[in-house]
Amino acid sequence: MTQQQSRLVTVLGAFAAGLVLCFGAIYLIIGPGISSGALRTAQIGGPFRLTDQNGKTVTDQDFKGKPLLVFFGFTHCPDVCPTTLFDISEVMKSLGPDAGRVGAVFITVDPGRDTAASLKEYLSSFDPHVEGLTGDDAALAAVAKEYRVYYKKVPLDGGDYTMDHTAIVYLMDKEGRFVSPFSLKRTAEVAAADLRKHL
Ligand SMILES: [Cu+2]
Repeated sequence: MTQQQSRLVTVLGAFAAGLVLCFGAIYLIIGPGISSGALRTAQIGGPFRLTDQNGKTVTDQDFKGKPLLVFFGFTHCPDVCPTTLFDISEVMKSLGPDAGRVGAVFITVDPGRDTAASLKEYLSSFDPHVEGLTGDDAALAAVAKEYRVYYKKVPLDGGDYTMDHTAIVYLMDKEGRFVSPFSLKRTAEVAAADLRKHL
């Protein structure tokens, strides 16, 4: 083998290893959604005790009996969060009277800024069925871990900061078990019909 050939083999080998790593990472993200049974339900979601936008304590138990959309984000988010909340609001609108039989929670990853009052103000721009949840750092870290949500404070110039965060919308069934990621890349009517199947 010439030196050039062996270099090529090394590069191809590294590329193949990278692919495996990528697929491994993708599997970690979507795997629980495509595998079945108790395994996936043990992997995503779990108990929480947080504060809603009205200052009331809420737990996972309060949502039992309703399919629930769970989304993590923060009110200062420039685009992903408002877009997602807008899309969820459209789905809620499409559900009509059934919207009352479905839950949707926006859990902050930025409790330093997202108090109950600021969540209330922020959510007034969206469908009233969407509830905002905040809590102390430990409670939010715990619920994020249960949902395998990554978040991180990123400093900006001038002392401000933004948050990096996982932007998956989780669909939980009436018993609080994870069903699948909930796609908003379809019409509100189609997404609403999907949710209705879990009523
Ligand atoms: Cu966001």
